[in-house]
Amino acid sequence: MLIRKVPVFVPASPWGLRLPQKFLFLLFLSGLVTLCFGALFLLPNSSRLKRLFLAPRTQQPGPEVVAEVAGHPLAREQESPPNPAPAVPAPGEDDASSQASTRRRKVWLRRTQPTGTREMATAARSSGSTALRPQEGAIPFSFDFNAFRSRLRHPVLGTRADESKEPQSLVRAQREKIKEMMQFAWHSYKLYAMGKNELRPLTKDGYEGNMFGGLSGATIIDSLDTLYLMELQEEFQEAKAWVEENFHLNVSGEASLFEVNIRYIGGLLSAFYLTGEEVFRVKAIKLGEKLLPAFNTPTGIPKGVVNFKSGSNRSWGWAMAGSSSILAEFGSLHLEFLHLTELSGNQVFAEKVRNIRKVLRKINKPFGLYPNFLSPVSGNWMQHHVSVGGLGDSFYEYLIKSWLMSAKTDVEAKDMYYEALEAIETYLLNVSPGGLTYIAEWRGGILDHKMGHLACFSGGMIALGAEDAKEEKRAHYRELAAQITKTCHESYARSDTKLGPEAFWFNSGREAVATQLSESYYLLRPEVVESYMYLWRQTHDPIYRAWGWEVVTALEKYCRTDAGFSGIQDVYSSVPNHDNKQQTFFLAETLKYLYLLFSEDDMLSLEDWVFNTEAHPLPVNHSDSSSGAGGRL
Ligand code: DMJ
Repeated sequence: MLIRKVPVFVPASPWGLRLPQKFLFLLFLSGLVTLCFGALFLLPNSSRLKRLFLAPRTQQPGPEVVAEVAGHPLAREQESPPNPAPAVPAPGEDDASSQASTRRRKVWLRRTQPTGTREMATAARSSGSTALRPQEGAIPFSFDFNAFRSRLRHPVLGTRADESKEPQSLVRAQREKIKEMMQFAWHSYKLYAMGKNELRPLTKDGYEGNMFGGLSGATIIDSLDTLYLMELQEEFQEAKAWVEENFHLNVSGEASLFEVNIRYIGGLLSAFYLTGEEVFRVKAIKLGEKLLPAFNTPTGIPKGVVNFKSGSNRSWGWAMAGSSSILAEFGSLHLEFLHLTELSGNQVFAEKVRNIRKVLRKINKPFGLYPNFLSPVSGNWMQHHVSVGGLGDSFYEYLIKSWLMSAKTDVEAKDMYYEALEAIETYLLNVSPGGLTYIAEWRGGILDHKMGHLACFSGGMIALGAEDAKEEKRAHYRELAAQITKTCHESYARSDTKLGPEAFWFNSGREAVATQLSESYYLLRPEVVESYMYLWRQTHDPIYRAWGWEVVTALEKYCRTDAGFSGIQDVYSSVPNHDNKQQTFFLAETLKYLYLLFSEDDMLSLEDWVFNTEAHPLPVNHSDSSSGAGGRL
């Protein structure tokens, strides 16, 4: 037997090799491994293998990762973007070009320092933390921040005429109170939930939710511009530092295209336009790229959910059994996506939303109305439910704001807005027996005589749009805006807490009240104070500040807890039952609109800014002959 031939001092290997043979074999094997590893460096940078083995583990998603998502098989169904953004060099990939880009970045940072003496930009500058970390890369496109700022008609934070006139005025004290509420909301979040998406004030912990695909810090990003506006400098620096150090985009969950767009992209864009800090621009653009796979559908109408890992997309299960995209969702991308193109030079973002506009322009509208459900596959309406509240709301808002943001050059958006408003007036608008004007919901010709809290933004929208309507309609729209806002105020005034319910009805003698407990909750929503703010700016009728102050008082009484603000489950009960959630939009919108209501009109002047649907200010595209930069939005 073979075993007997093996000398006792040379143990047999399992493969029957002698020691010298084994040594030679191992030598050969290690040579092979070294060779293979070395060969990885010769592969092109785009190679998956190279990324897999050589990418540093802590690296944030660079352009390669984004490209992988965008290059998912579904993406290839789409034509390639007409003017794709130039590739961003991977960190350390090309020394010469990365040195050049560092130089460019330094020059850019010098050029883009915000102007103005009274603004928090001073603090941002002195913090010395504007530089991007190497792994964040840069977007090789320079945006002339100084030129942009010089085109604004007003200082960003206004001139504060009221302060110089009446330093101790009531309005100043009211504004300070709202600032204190913001500080309290922020500090509570920071204490118990820093980095999580939302604060749960009763359990004193954080909550991630399932809308953001694994992204964190929604409250931080939604708060940046409010902190800036209120000159909460220390808190703004805390928020910015978190974005720089901890806001990672290499996440792999399923995200709502709409929510990520309005909260994260909107928040980052505003933070950039207010401060000129490069980190906000870069992260907005990179996150925008991660959303692009949502548009890979036969019509280019995006689906509601995008998978950050696989790059697949799907519609919400509840949207006509997963067959439909939602009007308010795919119709509320226009403002942010045009700014992504403006700041990146990448036309793909603008192309996506222009295509949505094209589809909506062409499609037949029943009675001129826009139903809420559309198939992204066939491009047909899937159900004739029309609403200016949930599912429809911000689509209408983005039409009039696209017109305003384009410095009144996007005539198509303007026409679509006024045509839609006419149809809404004709088929949905009603006056109750008690004289309250409201916008009902339409189901294939049958009306639900109810208004959602969400629909209460429409008072502000109609006021905002009144000035550009045909001459003979202007006064009418101003009055309509005032009447709708009054109705929404009634929904607050008729509750025990003086906060409004989620939905209220006009039926059987009961007006502007919820009819069941399941519609009686208040989530810290902003829409009613949003309308007060626009109506105040339009009319300066003191009633709007009085109504705004009623909300402040009620929030303090019923929603303030030991550890932040919370929604309540029943506005008709004066013993509050808290829902344990401090919504991100409370800091982004409710407190911001309240603060603006008690500020001068030139703080974030409506001549210079439009607010996205999460109240993040985006600049109007003022172009002038000297800049040559305008006209793209
Ligand atoms: C916000 O996230 C936005 O205003 C959105 O358009 C609708 N709902 C919430 C606030 O209620």
